[in-house]
Amino acid sequence: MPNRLVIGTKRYSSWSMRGWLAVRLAKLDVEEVVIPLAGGSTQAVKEATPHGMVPYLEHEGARIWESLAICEYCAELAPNLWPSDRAQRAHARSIASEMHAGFRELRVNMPMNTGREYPGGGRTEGSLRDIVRIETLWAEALAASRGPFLFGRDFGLADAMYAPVVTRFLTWQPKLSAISEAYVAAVRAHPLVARWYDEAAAEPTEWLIEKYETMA
Ligand SMILES: N[C@@H](CCC(=O)N[C@@H](CS)C(=O)NCC(=O)O)C(=O)O
Repeated sequence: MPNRLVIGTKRYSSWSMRGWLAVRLAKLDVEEVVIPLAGGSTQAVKEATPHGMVPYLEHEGARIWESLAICEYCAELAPNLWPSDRAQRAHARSIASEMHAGFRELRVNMPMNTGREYPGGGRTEGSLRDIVRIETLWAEALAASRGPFLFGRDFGLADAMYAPVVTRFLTWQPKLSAISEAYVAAVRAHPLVARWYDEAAAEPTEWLIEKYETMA
């Protein structure tokens, strides 16, 4: 079984971004397979992965799906991706799990599109409620760690789980606190996030999905 990471269109696939960041942070040597998404259930994704979704990782005989499971697998090989302190590690895992399990209103109303800006759009009661919670948990973590990342100087798995939220904030531009704005800028400037944006911008125009490109 070759080592490979199956992901979707970088411009749109927020869960893929999380898995990809974890795999790149852990420096796993994997072939990257990018499947163009269709904005619903994609036959090619169904055929390529056990659960019909991306991201999906095959590495040294292990098969791993679900972005959070991919994060945990990467942390087995690169333990420094979680904080070394037990209590901080528990905190990081809690907010990563909260992301994995929730914030549906934000995800539905402010979809990821690394190539567009829709300032002021997507502001529903539910998405704004999700943003309040996200800003609260970012502020708590950043106050304790002193930043620039959620658990200190290094970009870790909690940051990987929230990186697609950062892209949504850059696209939809909700009003944010100065603390959140600084965190958004730090994440956007991280070399792996910059690389993701560059690779997304280089994807074929045939991969564009009209409904995500005309949301202004
Ligand atoms: N809970 C999953 C969610 C994965 C997910 O929803 N992926 C989307 C793309 S972002 C997907 O594969 N959708 C099916 C498709 O587009 O064909 C995870 O954490 O990995």
